[in-house]
Amino acid sequence: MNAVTPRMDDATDAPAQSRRDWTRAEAEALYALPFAELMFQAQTVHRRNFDPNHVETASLLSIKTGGCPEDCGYCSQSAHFDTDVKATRLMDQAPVVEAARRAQAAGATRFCMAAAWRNPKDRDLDRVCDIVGAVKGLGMETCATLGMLTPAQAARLREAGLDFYNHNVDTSPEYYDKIITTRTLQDRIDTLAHARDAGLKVCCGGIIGMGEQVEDRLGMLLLLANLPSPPESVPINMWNEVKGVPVNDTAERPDPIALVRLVAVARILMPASVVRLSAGRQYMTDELQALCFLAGANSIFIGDVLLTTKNPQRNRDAELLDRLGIKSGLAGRAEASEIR
Ligand code: SAM
Ligand code: DTB
Ligand code: SF4
Repeated sequence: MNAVTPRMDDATDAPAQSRRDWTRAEAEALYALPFAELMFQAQTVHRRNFDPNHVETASLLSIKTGGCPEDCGYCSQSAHFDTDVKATRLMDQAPVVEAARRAQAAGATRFCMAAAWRNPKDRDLDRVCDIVGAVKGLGMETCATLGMLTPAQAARLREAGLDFYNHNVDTSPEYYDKIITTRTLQDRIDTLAHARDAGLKVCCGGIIGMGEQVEDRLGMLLLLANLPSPPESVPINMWNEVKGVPVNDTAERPDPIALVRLVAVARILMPASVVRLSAGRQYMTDELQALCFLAGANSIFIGDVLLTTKNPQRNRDAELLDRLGIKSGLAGRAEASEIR
């Protein structure tokens, strides 16, 4: 065992909620472990912190779609690119609450509301706060992703009943400029701090499959794990193909084993965080998803669409979790299959 090879104790002794700085050498050494060893370490950490037979089920709704001034090179909703997505206004409260109610009946425990904004205007935030309060009133966990926030806006969302704020770093610091030019990584880190300071829980992750290298994927995980507090939720998205955006020129679907390794490293680096297998499950076999759950992924988005792209059909997810003996809101509600 060389100096950077993590010992079992190093990787597994971290109690829930602890944090420590991880080095690149440690992350690389974990990633390079023989597969069985990496999976064993990830499982050991996972079992110390979570029920290994439970997966969280969240549902997404785009409450304001398209026409976004940002130039994120992967995104169907950017006004910079010619995609099939039409811009819409912010939805009214009633249809959002109705969608949340349907998602809850179909097994979702968290409802995430997304808006294609650089940042919310204060008058829009008034309406979002009312919507958040109404969704919270259904008894669901609430999450929103609205772009950059000021400290005051974050505090208002928290007061309105928001539990989580999603704001992704998207990729490594080194690859970031190849994907987005209209907002800096530091802007994002500032928004995460504002959300934290307001008492919101943080959901923060990124995307793989945009042409980045393995070291970028590890760089992204290191950035997340070494934040002052690691995010409570870490969404790992595999790029869902979108016609007309620049990422098409570089995109390369990751090797499935590389994805499992990355999930395992995420689990070990962030022992107490929920790791969500987010976008891109439409391209994954049942076997690959099962390996990702074994590696420590313990959350998924359910519902046939994410924001503008496809997700596996609800019945396929319910059957998969059932075959794996995994409990979730979804598995408990198999009879609700006609709801969506
Ligand atoms: N506009 C807000 C923002 O970017 O802060 C929130 C919505 S945005 C769609 C949320 C996240 O979804 C992005 O940060 C990105 O990580 C992910 N995402 C967007 N388009 C995607 C795609 N085609 N495939 C995979 N993930 C994607
Ligand atoms: C996240 O990391 N993934 C979700 C959520 N946060 C908002 C969004 C996935 C979007 C996939 C592309 C689309 O459907 O437009
Ligand atoms: Fe806008 Fe968010 Fe899409 Fe970037 S990811 S273009 S900020 S909607």
